[in-house]
Parts: sequence; C-alpha cells; structure tokens
Amino acid sequence: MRLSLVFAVALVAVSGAALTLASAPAPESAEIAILDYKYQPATLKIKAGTVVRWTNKEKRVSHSILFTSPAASESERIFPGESWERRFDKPGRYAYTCGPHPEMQGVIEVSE
Ligand SMILES: [Cu+2]
Repeated sequence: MRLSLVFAVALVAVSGAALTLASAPAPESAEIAILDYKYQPATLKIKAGTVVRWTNKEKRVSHSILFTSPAASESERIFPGESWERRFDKPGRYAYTCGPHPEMQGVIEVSE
C-alpha cells in the first residue's frame, strides 16, 4: 500500500517533467511603430526566432514592409491602427523599405 503511494507520487512527478519539456518556450516578440513616415526604431536587433510586429500609428497614411534583401517580399498594405507580423528564424541583416514611400528605411539585424 505504502509502496504504491510512493510510486504514484513518482509517476506524477515524471509526467510533470515531461510536460515541461514538451512545451516549447514562447517566441520573443518586438514592436516597431510606424509614425511620421518613419519606422521607430529604424534599426532593430533581435535574436533568431523573434516575432516582429509593425503597427501603423499614422492618422491617414497606409504603409507596407517591403524587404529588399536577402530576399524580396512585401507585406499587404498596413492601414492606420493595423499591425503586421513576421517571424525571423535565420540570422542575417534584413533591409526593408515601404512600397509606396521608398524614402522610408528600416533594418532588422537577427543574431543566433
Ligand atoms: Cu509608407
């Protein structure tokens, strides 16, 4: 009787540890505001696996996130009050601009 109680306690402890191992840590996140035709901050340093969220804080103007290197890709238009997210899994330097406003410039620097 006593032995089976010890066994049951041990079993609960082991399954608790397994649950902890199974749940991957939530990805880190970072925020960039878009305001006054600027990405704020314009340069952001993050670790691989981080989710970056751009939020348009303008009153009227819509923007986009147009990556120019290492690969070209563009977000949909981000209207005032809207957000757009991208996760960066590979280390590197990701330069981007705004489709409609090429004078806007930003960089995401991703490290290991
Ligand atoms: Cu823009």
